[in-house]
Amino acid sequence: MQDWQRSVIYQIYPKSFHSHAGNPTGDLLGVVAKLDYLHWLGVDCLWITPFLRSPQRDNGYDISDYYAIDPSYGTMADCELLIAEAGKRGIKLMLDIVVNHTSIEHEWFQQARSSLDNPYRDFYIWRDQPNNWESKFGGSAWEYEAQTGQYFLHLFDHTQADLNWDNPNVRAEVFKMMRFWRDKGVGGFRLDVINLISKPADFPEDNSDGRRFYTDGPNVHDYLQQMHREVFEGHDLINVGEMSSTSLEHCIRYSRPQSKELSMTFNFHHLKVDYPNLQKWIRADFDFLQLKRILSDWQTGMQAGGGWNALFWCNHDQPRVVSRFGHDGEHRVVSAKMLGTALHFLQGTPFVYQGEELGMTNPSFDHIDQYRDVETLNIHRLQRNAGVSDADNMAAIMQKSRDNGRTPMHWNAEPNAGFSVAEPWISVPANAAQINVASQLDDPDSVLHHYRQLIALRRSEALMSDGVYRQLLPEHLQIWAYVREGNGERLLVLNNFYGTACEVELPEQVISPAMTQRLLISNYPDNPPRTRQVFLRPFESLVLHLTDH
Ligand code: TEU
Repeated sequence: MQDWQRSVIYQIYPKSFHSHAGNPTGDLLGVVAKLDYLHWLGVDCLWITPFLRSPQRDNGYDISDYYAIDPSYGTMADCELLIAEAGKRGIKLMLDIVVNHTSIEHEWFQQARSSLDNPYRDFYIWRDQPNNWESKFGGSAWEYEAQTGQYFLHLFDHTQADLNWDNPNVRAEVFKMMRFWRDKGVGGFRLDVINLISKPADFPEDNSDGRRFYTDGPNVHDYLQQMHREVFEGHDLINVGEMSSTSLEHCIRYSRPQSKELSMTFNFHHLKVDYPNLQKWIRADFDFLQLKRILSDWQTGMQAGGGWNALFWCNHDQPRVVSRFGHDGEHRVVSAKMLGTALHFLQGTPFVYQGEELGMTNPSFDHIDQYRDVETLNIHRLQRNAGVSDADNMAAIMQKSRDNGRTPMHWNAEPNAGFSVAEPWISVPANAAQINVASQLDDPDSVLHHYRQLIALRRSEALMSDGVYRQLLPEHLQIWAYVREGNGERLLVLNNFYGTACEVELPEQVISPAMTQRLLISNYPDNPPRTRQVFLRPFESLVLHLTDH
């Protein structure tokens, strides 16, 4: 087992974490100011989303200089201080590297666009005619450049031009830049949409949006092995790849140690269970059986292939999980705890996204003026132009917008939730006065204390890292039950995903009176010993450690 296989990683979206300077957006010194909180929570590593120089059209995922801190976040000295102060508390910092594309304001693109024979022209992907691939943010994936009369590829916004990884000079520049950050002392990298970097040479037309041609593309494993040799080899780094629309087979290859590529992978299949027919922009309930099936398939599949999962419910691109798969009304506290437990006992490395540990909810912004995200604004326009009614358009956005997860962190009940003395760049949800760090620190029954307990358990319970996953009752319509087992010991993890009580019967081999049972964690105050016949209250979840005799 590697250290990072026993770690918990906390994700910070610095724009919305804390403003030390008292600005509308957060900054790096704001993260420094909260390190004691993160240390108390017990996390081992911080993934901070991009804070490098950027026009901020996609909140930093459009980088214009890989060697400079964006002035809104502070200075290089602030970054060095953050790395050093985190290090003193035993916390590593993971840098978010965006190298599928750069901002069109990057010097390389400015050079490339200037003439057909510029040495940087081949840093990007140009064609005389576009094919029919679509941008992930809606519309064509190609943008016309009048000066040179060609189109360039952008899988995301038209200001995010895709780099040409087949050009060895691009790879050399990327690896050099990563070594610069490695030598500054970062503890690892989170690699943005890294499975999209290799495109097929012929850019075929598609009967869909084109993703099947560039997802896990032809040379991606070679390029990652090269990155491993040139940047990671001989260094103690945690490297996480964000894999868009990927497959289990590829994720095993990306993350098994013998491939010498990455430490672990994120995938999003379990977060499409509320996309009917893979359509994101329709308001829909989630499919619970599908959620269990997908997560279970990835658990057993990655385990069998020797790969390693990055586990997560939330990030800066996703709605809040308590609003999504839990209950953000009367059952908010109990359901947020249940969701935390269900995730943290899986095999893999769990990620906690800022505010998830408080049970923060979607903000219920019901007017498009309250949204800031480039994807949301693009989609709103495209749907309206396609004739979708305002009511349906807004209903989908309220449920699915990335801004659901991007509102300011709730620190306390002061103005702006203690995020900043200035009016924040995006509104603070109305429930910040009830749901915040200060009030939960004082409350041992809070979601926050439950997360702290989950994080601490990972250190004492080896089975959380290395136990074999097995699902129980796969067809049950409201309970997700599984075990993690090894050496005659077992963790039994029971989660009721709904607001009604129910009783289930478990197999005798899993729990019997002959076994010693110890309760590890639960979300209800009273916990009698359990038998095979288990009664679970609304959103109840509990974990028993069982030893055979
Ligand atoms: O996201 C990649 C990605 O494909 C998504 O999660 C995306 O937000 C979703 O498909 C839209 O429906 C990464 C970053 O996490 C995201 O914030 C960036 O916007 C994107 O890459 C481009 O760099």
